[in-house]
Amino acid sequence: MTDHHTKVRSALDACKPGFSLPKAFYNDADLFEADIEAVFYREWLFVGPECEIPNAGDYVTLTVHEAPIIVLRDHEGEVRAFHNSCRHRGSRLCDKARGHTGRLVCPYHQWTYELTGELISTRYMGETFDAGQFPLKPVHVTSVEGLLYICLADTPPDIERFRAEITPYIRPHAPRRTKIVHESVIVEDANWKLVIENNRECYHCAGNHPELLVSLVEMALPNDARFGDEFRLMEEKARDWDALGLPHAPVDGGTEFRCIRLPFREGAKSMTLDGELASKKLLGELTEPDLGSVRAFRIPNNWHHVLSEMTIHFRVLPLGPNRSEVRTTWCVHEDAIEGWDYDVKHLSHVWIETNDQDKRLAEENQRGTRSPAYEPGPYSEVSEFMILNFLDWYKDALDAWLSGASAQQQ
Ligand code: 3BY
Ligand code: FES
Ligand code: FE
Repeated sequence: MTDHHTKVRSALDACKPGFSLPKAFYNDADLFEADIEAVFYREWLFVGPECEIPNAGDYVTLTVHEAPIIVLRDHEGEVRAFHNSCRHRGSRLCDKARGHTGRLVCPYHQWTYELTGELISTRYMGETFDAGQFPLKPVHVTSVEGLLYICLADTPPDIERFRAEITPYIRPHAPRRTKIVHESVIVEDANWKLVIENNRECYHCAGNHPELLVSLVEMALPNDARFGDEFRLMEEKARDWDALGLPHAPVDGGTEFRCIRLPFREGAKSMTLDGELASKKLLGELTEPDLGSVRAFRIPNNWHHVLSEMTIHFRVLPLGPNRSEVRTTWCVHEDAIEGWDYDVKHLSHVWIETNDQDKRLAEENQRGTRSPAYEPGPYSEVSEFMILNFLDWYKDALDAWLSGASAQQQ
């Protein structure tokens, strides 16, 4: 064990079950490095909706800590991902967030790659140079019913249970036949775990999210003991959705993911300020507008709301021990017409405000954990059980990483 590993091990040993994490987990640079290696360089990470790259040659880029990645659609229509680093001297190939290209040409000395990653052209490299030895390095990528995930590990963890469980919930909404109509990228001065913790509970909703609560019910389970009226609403809606053949029961994804269809508040059909549909054109072949939202949460970096007429996707990337990027994308039916079917301000308003409120909450949380007086505090088992799941998963991930490191040394 290196000093780094010993430090992570003793930090883990200091965690108290049921309590928030010791301050180092939210602030310390060494623990942040451990998060990168144990979590972000190992797990499946959400990139964005597949509809962002509908045509051959379309690409998007993202940076996972120090790993620039390009995700593209090749000429065969297959989605591929590569390390965005040239095999000559390592320059980044693409500096744009997204674009369209027939080939990848390095801006430095113009080494040129096919969209399959094959190196096809170089200059002045001599007769004996074997371009076949220098393809772009691939990254695992998969589309889970139109949601793109990458994994930087050599051997990725299993994602098939997630795929199998969430597909029946989201397939009727046909995410592949949508288009992105709005994107927001914000930087929060908060550790990525505080951003995720904040998302995994609605304990804070009543005091902070007036716009969201026009539509969102605060319960996370259909049998949540705290609710009266919503319980009746859930039963009514469950009958309607059963008749339509749309799944709604909570899926048990262990600590890895969660998926459930929950109704909106009485009278609301969408996550808009007036509760009205965000787009007149329903997704896929849907005919019933009042479908609540499929809420899908997955470790470590994403959550989604899938509605009858819109999908909203959230991605968190770590920028530093106390900085994170949150990217939100709003999608509607690919044939919906702006100004007729939807208005971008109407459609995005609630979650723009909500994200901004959550940013402030996470930043205040971060500031408070730096206090010399901060000590881990107790979570509510009723309202914060999803955080408990998240932290169980997180501690297991660090533990597995540490065990792997000590096995390597033996
Ligand atoms: O993303 C959600 O649906 C909610 C909003 C606040 C907490 N989270 C569970
Ligand atoms: Fe890419 Fe030289 S670094 S061509
Ligand atoms: Fe919130």
